[in-house]
Amino acid sequence: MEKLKYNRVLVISDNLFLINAFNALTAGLEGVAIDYTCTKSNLTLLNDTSLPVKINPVDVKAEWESLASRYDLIFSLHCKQLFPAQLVKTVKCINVHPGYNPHNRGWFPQVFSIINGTPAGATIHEIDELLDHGTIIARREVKINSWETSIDVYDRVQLLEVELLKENLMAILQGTYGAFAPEEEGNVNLKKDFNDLCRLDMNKEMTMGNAINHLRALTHGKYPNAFFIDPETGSKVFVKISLEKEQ
Ligand code: 0FX
Repeated sequence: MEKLKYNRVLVISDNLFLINAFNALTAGLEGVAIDYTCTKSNLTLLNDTSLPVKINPVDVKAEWESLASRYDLIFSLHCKQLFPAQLVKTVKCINVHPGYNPHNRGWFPQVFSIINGTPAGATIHEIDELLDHGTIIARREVKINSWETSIDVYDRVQLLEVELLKENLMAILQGTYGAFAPEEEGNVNLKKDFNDLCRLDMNKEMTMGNAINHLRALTHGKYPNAFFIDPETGSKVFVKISLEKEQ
């Protein structure tokens, strides 16, 4: 096997599925030490005793110098913290993003893909100073079917992220991967943009197609996303859509 270029690896992740997948993909790999961390407020992960790896809390902004001195490669697998510019300039940082860059960089990409009709998918890219912006190592699209909601698309995106990791991990660790700049700047969505989508304006006029897309983009399992305000009580009324394709 070709020698690894990187052998002090840190995974920063707030996503249980990806931590498990990364751990399985690297099981038995020799010549590399891998540590796992998550955001300090992620008590679900920090208190999860069933995890196959030890996870420590990290504040990337406050601790970037120490991280830079201890690791030569850092993976962000859905880390909720933005990496500071000093860190990404000092250490090779790689992000696994649940969107097809450069479309819908940032928060919950598939939600916006369903609404604005741009490609959904997964991307592995080098991290630069901007959000989900660096040179692309690998990316692939997932198709969005008209009967699908956010969770249907998201589940396939996550599987695709693991597939891309599987295909590219050794080249990344060996430092032999190729990368290309995104064709355009694309667009960025923040948490606030998602929150704005959730508040339904009952007086807004739109086509039936756009209304269904809006609601299926906000239908994601247990999450109470879309809502309107009941005029009599002032309470929120949560809305989900159920779609079923004829068999
Ligand atoms: O781990 P993750 O899927 O990743 C998210 C962002 O999508 C990603 O762009 C960013 N790099 C990363 C740091 O954070 O997040 P999650 O597990 O909180 O959410 C997964 C999906 O669940 C999301 O795509 C949509 C859905 N969701 C989640 C929450 C918290 C909702 O529909 N409503 C919610 O309130």
